[in-house]
Amino acid sequence: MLTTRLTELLGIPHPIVQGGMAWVATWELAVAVSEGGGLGVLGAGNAPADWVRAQLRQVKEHTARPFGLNVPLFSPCVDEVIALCIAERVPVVTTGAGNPTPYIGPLKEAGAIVMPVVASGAFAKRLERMGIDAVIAEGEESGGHIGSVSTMALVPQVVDAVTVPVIAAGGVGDGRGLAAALALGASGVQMGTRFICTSECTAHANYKEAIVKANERGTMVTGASIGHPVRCLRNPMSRDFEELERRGASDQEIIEFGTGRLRRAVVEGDVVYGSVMAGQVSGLVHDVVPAAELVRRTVAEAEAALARVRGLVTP
Ligand code: TUI
Repeated sequence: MLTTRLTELLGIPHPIVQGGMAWVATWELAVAVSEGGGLGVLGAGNAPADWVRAQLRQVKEHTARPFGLNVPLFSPCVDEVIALCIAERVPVVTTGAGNPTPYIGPLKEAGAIVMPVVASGAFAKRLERMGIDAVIAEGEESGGHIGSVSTMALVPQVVDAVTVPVIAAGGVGDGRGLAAALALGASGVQMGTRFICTSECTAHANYKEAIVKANERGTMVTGASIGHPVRCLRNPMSRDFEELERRGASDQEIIEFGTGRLRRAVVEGDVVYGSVMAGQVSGLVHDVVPAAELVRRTVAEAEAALARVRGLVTP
């Protein structure tokens, strides 16, 4: 067992949080992860509150364990989804890709545990003063929308900046990554890409297969020119995107090009012209396994890694 401040805060056996990925993190995955002893997290993406409410009901029907909901702050439905979190008493709310300041007070009053994603120590410190319960320090190795600092550099700096538990994200794909995160001072990890390749994840089989086939150089970043850097697998879509940015296309043209690409990959299985958002750990992912098995295996690998490192210490 790995008992940390995070397992104690969340009331879960294992210090592993599943990333709340838009389109990908539906109730089936969240339930499987929570039942496996991690924290399953639903991804609200850009969806309206009615869709999110139906997902929440399914989670509550299928597990009595703690779970979370991720709210990307650029969603056009952010206000109604936060109101839903409050009305439905969602136990854990994670936020991403923006500043959650206006929502922290109301969520805390409703009894939620609030864990924003940060990409810098300074931002983590500001949010801590507002009463958040933990921070997710996400490095640029992650899939999807990213910051610009690597996980190895970011995590210890966020650990030094705050007193609340820190969750390391980005570049964590197995138990060695979990052990490394704990060594950096984190109290747990969030994994996204690794959880896509689980049997309960409802993403299209082509999406999972593309991640399994990719190696460590298989990703690239699109959208940096318009201030929305997004890491995804290299494919004809991302190469066309790169070409569009290289020749200085307008923001409008780039936004139009990118719109709907994630859904196309996740739902339709178009891994050629869809955006297959995935992190640099894609090269570490070799199989599709049940989520509970993945949680169990990750903890066992971390324990083995920590024992190995402990063995290097001479009195
Ligand atoms: O949110 C994410 N990753 C995402 S959201 C997403 S959905 C999407 N769909 C289509 C196109 C683009 C995106 C895919 N991936 N991760 C959390 C995250 N948050 N990463 C980095 C940050 C972040 C960065 C800067 C959070 C806060 C921040 O600073 C805010 C500030 O005001 O300083």
